[in-house]
Amino acid sequence: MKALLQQAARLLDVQRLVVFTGAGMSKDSGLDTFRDADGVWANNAPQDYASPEGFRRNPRKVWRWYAQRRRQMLEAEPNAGHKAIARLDALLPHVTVITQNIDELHQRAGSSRVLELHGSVHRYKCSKNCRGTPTLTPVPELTQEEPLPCPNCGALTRPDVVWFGEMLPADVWEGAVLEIAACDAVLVVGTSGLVEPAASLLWRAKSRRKALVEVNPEPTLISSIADVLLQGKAGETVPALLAALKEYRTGLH
Ligand code: BV8
Repeated sequence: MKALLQQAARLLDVQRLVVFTGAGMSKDSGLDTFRDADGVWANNAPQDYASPEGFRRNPRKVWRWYAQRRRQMLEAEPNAGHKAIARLDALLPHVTVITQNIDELHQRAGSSRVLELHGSVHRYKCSKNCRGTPTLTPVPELTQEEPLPCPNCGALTRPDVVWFGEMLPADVWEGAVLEIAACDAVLVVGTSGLVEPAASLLWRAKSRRKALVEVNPEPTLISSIADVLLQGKAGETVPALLAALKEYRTGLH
């Protein structure tokens, strides 16, 4: 692994780095992934809980599911991987985190530039988008078990997350596309690379010959385009990668 870490460090010693993360990033904070055997979708059908149709069918069920996940995410702490990524801000000139996660653990770890492709569980908005897409933050009553009425139009409110069949927030998506186009390398942590259009950002990076380093305990769809696959857990491997990068840069200067 040491030789792979040194190879990865050389690839990531750049001016502009994108760190692209998925649910595996937060696994070592005690939060479930989606598609692992013990994952979120093992006991909850995505179309019932993470789709507009599911919310329309049973808003209370969906709202309670998110309220429970919100409590888990609030109780969770950023792990050593989140903290190592935040420390990259001081090491490299321009670091942007593009995450599919809704737990805000990157922000809590101290990362300064975070693009949330799929929104945040700590924000909620009117389900009718009555005034465009204002998000009413934060959720006033974390113990809230019933969907709150929109203070403007009285319709039900909903978590400010992107469900299946919904467009990603245009401003966030455009920002992510620009960061991928402008970056020199991408560090990919804890994603199966299954969900689109998020994963397409990585294929864009590869088609523009950006270096790509992946951290995951097992090979994924992305591994075929990764220059280096560091097989390991985010909470252990990302700190080791940060140490290798510091060592490499010290050796250079
Ligand atoms: C859209 C909500 C278009 C928030 C989520 C067929 C082909 C291609 C696409 C589609 C298709 N059919 C339908 C689609 C589109 C669909 C899609 O991609 N479906 C997939 C499943 C096939 N996408 C959409 O619907 C998107 N919208 O396309 O709209 C459109 C066009 C016109 C008009 C209107 C609309 C919206 C997608 C967003 C859905 N929302 N979540 C929430 O509740 O959290 S998806 C969900 O998946 C999460 O956001 C999650 O982040 C995301 C990606 O999953 P991962 O993060 O990768 O997690 P996963 O469990 O899969 O993998 C975890 C990885 O971690 C594994 O590799 C594991 O090995 C690793 N790991 C485990 N332990 C560790 C670890 N890594 C490191 N350390 C560890 N310790």
